[in-house]
Amino acid sequence: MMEYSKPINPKIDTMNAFIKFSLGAAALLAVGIQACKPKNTSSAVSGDAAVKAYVPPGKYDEFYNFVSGGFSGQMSVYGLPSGRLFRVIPVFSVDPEKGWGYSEETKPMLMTSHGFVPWDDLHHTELSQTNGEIDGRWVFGNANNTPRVARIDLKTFRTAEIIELPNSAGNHSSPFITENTEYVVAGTRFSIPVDYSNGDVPISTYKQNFKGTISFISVGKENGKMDIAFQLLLPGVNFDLSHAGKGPSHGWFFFSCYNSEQANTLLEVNASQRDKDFILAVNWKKAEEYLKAGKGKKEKVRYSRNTWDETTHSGKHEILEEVTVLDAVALKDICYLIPCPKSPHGCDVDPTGEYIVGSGKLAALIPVFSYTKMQKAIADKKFEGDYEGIPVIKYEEALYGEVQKPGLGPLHTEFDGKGNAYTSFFVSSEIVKWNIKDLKVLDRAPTFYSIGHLSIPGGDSKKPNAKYVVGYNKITKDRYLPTGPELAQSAQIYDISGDKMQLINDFPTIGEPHYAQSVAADLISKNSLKIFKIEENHHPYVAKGEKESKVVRDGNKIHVYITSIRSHFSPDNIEGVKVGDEVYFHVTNLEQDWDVPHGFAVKGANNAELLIMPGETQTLKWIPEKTGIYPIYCTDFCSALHQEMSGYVRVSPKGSSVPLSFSLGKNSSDPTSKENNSNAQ
Ligand code: K7E
Ligand code: CUA
Repeated sequence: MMEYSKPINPKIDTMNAFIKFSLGAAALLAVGIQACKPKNTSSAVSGDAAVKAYVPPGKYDEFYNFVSGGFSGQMSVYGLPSGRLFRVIPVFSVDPEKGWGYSEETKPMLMTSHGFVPWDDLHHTELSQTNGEIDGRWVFGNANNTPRVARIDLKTFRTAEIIELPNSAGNHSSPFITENTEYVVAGTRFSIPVDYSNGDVPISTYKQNFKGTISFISVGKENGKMDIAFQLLLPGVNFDLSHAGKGPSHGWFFFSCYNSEQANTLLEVNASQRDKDFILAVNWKKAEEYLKAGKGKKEKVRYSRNTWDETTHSGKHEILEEVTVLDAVALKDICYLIPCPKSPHGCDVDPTGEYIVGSGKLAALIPVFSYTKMQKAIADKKFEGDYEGIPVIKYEEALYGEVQKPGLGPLHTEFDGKGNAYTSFFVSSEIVKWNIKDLKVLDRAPTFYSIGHLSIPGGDSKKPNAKYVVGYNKITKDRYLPTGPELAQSAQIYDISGDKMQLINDFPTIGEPHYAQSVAADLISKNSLKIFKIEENHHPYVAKGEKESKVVRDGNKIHVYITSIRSHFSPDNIEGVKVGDEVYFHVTNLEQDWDVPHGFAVKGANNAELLIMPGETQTLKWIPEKTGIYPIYCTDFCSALHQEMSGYVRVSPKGSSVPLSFSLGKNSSDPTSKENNSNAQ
């Protein structure tokens, strides 16, 4: 009997949770923000539903799904509706499988103003857009811990650029984009003393010294290159999530913020005191005007920008030292606040650009704000006062309406482009579909369990492709075979082509998924690169053929220009390396066929493998510490004779007189090469 598959019948029912909930934040916090589990977990999928998710072997999926890896720091790529995992793209964390952060070329990509940072926490993915529609060029990701934004090139599925954010800490409200990818924004989660002030202050001086910033990163139209165009300096609160206006509201950006109490300890209680926190509405066109008029202050800071060059196959790390800061309190009309109930989290704008949906984690309703009403309230000065110098619009004056009793713990909302919204509910573990116009709940579907984000293909753009909604769940207790104390997180796919949501598939995910986005497959697949052309390889240590392979000593550094082709390395015998030498294996993969990488590894190297794509050069650094013979081999099963794809390096003691030599195809039994060091230099 498969006992594991029996669901643990969930005990906490919704009513019970609701009572605790209505006792207020403190009571809720006392029990912890626990999910109530829906019933009937095992019978959730019927036969015809499974067929909808079945993509037969050899057939392609309809969508690429780019899923944040949370604490894995990476991004994974799945097919929808099959849930098949295609790839994990290394972004902010080292990945020994791909040599990311281990090869000499990729190390600069993980450099920051704090030095080499091998890990981060990626929460949100955002696909680039043109005219408010996903254009399939890039996908962005945020680093929460050491604030950075990455741009991944969807031709190669590789991280092409990473920019660090000064004056920030906990880059959570990021990387959300404007409708033509003019800007990627990044709002700081933690307020801190800005980098250009004295940061050595008592934590208890939060109110005086801690500031919030929002970075507007411009994105090069053609090449995608990121620059911090300006930062807004704001009162010390926590920015959580954001979305750009679109259509009529293009030119505005909306950010949820919490901790308007400005607490610096026990935030779970102290930052939940006020009945309402805020949504910050930012008129970034106005900010641009101030910038043009020279109202920005250039401040001295330090942050890194790392870019990947596809022709040298190398990353470049640079430190930038200046950023322009606009004081969003002193400079009027950039920022307005809209009260939003109970610790706002998600902040989502519908496809028409008129409706802004706030989701209070502790709220029992969903407020929907109207862009038109907000504009009128600003024009008519319908303010209830100000918060730290920023005008606060009266709640009712910006409010379109409230969705009543939608569920517990609303987090995030996506849209189907047909006038409906889908909101995830962490506490009541469900997705709720509601109509934007009349704010009526239309359908609800349980998730298993404790959904965080949810995603509809194009669901935050002007043109959703509303075939599926995918929920990303925090808890999978009893859903899969147990794997010790740590269980997988999961994604669940619902067909939303009809009136009712229908669960059709679920699959475990890599790391902890937060936001994810999907795009029609052909938009990406038609541009997918197959090989790097060897003639366009401008790596300084490339060998464009076996004839160019060689080993060169430069002091205690040894550069090995080594090539790989099915099924050998050239050279594959190297002697004259000495203990303590710095050996750089520059491996050029000479293949010019799709899907023929070669790997490279050395016994005892305090390093990972390399995985080198056709036409590419990558470098492994190795400092041998003991004399002896060290095998090298290809780690990627590349041909029937892959196992033969190997070689030897002889390491002699320091000060030894063994000359440096290298060879290929000269056997010890070969009478023509008695010395076996004919290539000695
Ligand atoms: Cu709701 Cu970090 Cu976007 Cu996770 S966040 S769920
Ligand atoms: Cu090359 Cu295995």
